[in-house]
Amino acid sequence: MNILLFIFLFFATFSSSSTLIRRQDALSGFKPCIGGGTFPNEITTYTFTPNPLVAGQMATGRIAGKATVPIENGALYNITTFHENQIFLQHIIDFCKMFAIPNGSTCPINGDYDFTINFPVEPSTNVVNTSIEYDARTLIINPDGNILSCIEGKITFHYP
Ligand SMILES: *C1O[C@H](CO)[C@@H](O)[C@H](O)[C@H]1NC(C)=O
Ligand SMILES: *[C@@H]1O[C@H](CO)[C@@H](O)[C@H](O)[C@H]1NC(C)=O
Ligand SMILES: *[C@@H]1O[C@H](CO)[C@@H](O)[C@H](O)[C@H]1NC(C)=O
Repeated sequence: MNILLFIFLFFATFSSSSTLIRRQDALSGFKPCIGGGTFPNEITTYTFTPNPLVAGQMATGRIAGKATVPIENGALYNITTFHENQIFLQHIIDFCKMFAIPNGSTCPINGDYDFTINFPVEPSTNVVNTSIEYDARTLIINPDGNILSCIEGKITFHYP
């Protein structure tokens, strides 16, 4: 009886706090992209610190996964954020230069990888003292155009 009540309260506490669950989730609430086919390289960790990101400040990002298909030199990391279905920000960067080399690795990347980088968050253009949640999609694309990984979810920016 008491144990059942405890279990119920335990789950009620956790399910009422989706933000907490999202922060503890290794993928920060991101999931494999829907409707875009299948992608050979699973991403197992995708986190930001702080979360929410703070506009105009430095942040730390971690990406880890399995390169079942080698990530070649020149592969692109493409992150797009959308607000009300419009593109808000898009960054297309060299995956190997941005993630692998600062972490003492080189491309091609085979098998498990785990990279952490520091990056600047865009400053606010016109909003202050508010937080905005964006839809986001992240892809890793080989130079031959093969989309190796695709995950999508939500990213919150805090504008101080
Ligand atoms: C990866 O790069 C980050 C940021 O430069 C650094 O803190 C981390 O120690 C590096 N990891 C490895 C395994 O080199
Ligand atoms: C980057 O990703 C966006 C959104 O998924 C997509 O529309 C765009 O074509 C991609 N660009 C490149 C160069 O991969
Ligand atoms: C920031 O917003 C909160 C509520 O959204 C408000 O209570 C607070 O006074 C605001 N702070 C400033 C400095 O405007």
